[in-house]
Amino acid sequence: MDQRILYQFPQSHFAEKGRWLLDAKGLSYQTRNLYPVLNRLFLWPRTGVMTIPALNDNGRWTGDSTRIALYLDNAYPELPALLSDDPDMRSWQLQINSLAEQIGVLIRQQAMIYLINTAIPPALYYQDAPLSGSMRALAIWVFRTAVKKMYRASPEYIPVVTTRLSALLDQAEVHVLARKSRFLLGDRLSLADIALCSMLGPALAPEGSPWASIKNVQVAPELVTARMALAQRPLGQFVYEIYASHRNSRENWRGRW
Ligand SMILES: N[C@@H](CCC(=O)N[C@@H](CS)C(=O)NCC(=O)O)C(=O)O
Repeated sequence: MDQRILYQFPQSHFAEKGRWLLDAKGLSYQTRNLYPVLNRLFLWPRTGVMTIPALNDNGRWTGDSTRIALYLDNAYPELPALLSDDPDMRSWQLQINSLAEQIGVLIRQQAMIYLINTAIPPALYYQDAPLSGSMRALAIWVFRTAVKKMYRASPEYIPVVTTRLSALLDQAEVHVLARKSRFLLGDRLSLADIALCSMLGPALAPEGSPWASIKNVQVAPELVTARMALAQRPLGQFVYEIYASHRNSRENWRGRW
């Protein structure tokens, strides 16, 4: 029997990228959630990568979202390609993917600086987790502690994150403005579009993304201002358009525990 499982954290934008890659290929799969820190123990021996998302495709394991894209094109050449065969185009797609990943890291740091001490991230992560009482409290503590340490989610980083993110968003917008179709490169959805749109998902909360469910929850005014500014520029408009026209999410982001 065909069995494909994507290991993830429900609230993660890298997980969103992994799901979108599978959705764009048109492959069926299940989403399975991992607990923080334990993800490393589980994934490292199987994939050689500690982070989510990771794919188990009928026993073939792949860690890292970009490697998942490469794997899927290789394993399923008959399905819509995520990367072009043309070497130049492919190289540009990978460059935009890499720019998107850098943006994603900063978007996560910025969001977590303002949100990690609020109820929002643990609620998104653990809403369906089979935990109660002291186990839930412990899981939330582990999550908050890991996020603060691993992603440097503390206020002293705000100036550097803001400056770096602004420069990278400008770079991404150059690609958006230079595009010749509704897509970043070529005339169809590619890894480049999926990577950039998913990495900006938490900042923009587009419909069809996990963050749409919390878009009306009150957050720090700094995050609201950042979202409004991004939403109004061509880059933000591009993300909303691609989400609306090409996300086709299976509403499976909450995953199974
Ligand atoms: N390069 C990786 C980055 C993925 C990543 O940063 N995943 C985070 C969640 S957003 C993670 O697994 N963090 C937990 C850890 O490092 O143990 C990819 O593209 O898949």
